Amino acid sequence: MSRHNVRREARTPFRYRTCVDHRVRGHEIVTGAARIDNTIGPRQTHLHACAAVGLSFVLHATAASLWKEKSMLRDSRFQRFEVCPLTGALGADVRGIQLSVRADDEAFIELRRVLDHYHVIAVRGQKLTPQTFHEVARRFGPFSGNPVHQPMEGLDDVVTFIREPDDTGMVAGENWHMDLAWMEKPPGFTMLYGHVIPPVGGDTCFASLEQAYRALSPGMRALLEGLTGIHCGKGVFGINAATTRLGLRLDNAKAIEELETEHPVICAHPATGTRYVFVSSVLQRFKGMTAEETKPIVDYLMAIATRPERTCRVRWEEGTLTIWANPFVLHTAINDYSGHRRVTYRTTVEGHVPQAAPAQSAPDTTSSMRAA
Ligand SMILES: O=C(O)CCC(=O)C(=O)O
Ligand SMILES: [Fe+2]
Repeated sequence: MSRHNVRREARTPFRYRTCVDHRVRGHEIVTGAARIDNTIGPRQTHLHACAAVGLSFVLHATAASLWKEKSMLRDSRFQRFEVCPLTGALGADVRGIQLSVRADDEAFIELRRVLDHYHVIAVRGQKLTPQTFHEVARRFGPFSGNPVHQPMEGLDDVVTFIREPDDTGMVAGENWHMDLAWMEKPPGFTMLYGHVIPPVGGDTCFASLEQAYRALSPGMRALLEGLTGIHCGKGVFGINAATTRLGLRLDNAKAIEELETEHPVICAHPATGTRYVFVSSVLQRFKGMTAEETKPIVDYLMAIATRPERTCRVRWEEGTLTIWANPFVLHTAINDYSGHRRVTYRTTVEGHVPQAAPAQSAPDTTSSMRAA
């Protein structure tokens, strides 16, 4: 192969890549120039060296503008750490904070504020053991209790979810649901820590019940405002038993299967006053109506809540601590990582009794998440 040929062959792919995606693959241009230089004379080497310097200047400028673009996504209301929205609907990535028992109270107060607005946060880069996970969780508030899952030994408030590579069947939390919606005080927060994360798959999706409320017509809002939902424990143990490796507290099964708890359908967030639809996969019927009459309405509410534009998706990394404001969202685990292991630690924080939103005859003017 002649020197000329080598040069042409070497250049072509790099030029092509530059056109396809000059920002992401920019560093390959420099690599390309260096490789070309090995094959040509001193004059060309000088020219290529100049080109490489020029290119690296351009690349630095590009990196700086990319950084600027990224920092523009940062929510400037929160200064103690970096908060970047995951989607336009809900959810945020949080970076630049190490949670431990020694983290100061203000950091936890600020995280709760982020949760009031975004409802889901993925706190990246944590290094937690079950013990320190428990300690961090209790800084958010007392344990809500979990009558369904067997806790890990020595920590009454922590459950381990393990999925082995050759496990089959459902994963824990598969299908859209709210955690423990049939409790009088459903957990205010669920906290899940990624200890072992599959290289691909195993994300968790979330849907906003505030956005669902905003999507309703005035007529539908008025209809739902007067209704009370009856959320039942029936079937809860069956669903969990279909999940491999989940230790269940069968001592509670009978009582929970018979449990029926009433919650208003249109509620107000206690901190922000924002209205949301309190709907869950265990909402069996509206008070004074049959299950058959209720089902089409609940199916409709679940369907509009979980439309893609009202969701976000957390892509896990090892060391991610995801916290969600449980009553304001639905969530679902995605069963798409067979052949890989996934291990998470989980706990829940005590919540409040859901509060009915004040009756409203005028159209809703409650502030949106972004304007809050
Ligand atoms: O593992 C997940 O992604 C979510 C599981 C779940 O539904 C939960 O922890 O409540
Ligand atoms: Fe769940």
